[in-house]
Amino acid sequence: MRIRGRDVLHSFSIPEFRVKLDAVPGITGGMNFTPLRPGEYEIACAELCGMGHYRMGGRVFVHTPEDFDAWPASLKEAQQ
Ligand SMILES: [Cu+2]
Repeated sequence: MRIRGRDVLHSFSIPEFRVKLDAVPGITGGMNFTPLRPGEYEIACAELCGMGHYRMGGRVFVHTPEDFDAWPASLKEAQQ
């Protein structure tokens, strides 16, 4: 994963993976990690970065290789 800040200091964090990387304006940082279990995990900003800090977040979805391989077919079915 590559992380770069565009405004102020942030910190990309997936607590359940025990990974965190500062997003520094002007510098591209990187980290590697391998999720071991399928599931849905929280992404959070771990640096108090401003008024929108509480809204900074997301989800990581980890799928099995079998589920990932079946994903394109499920998209085609959804379009029909
Ligand atoms: Cu923040």
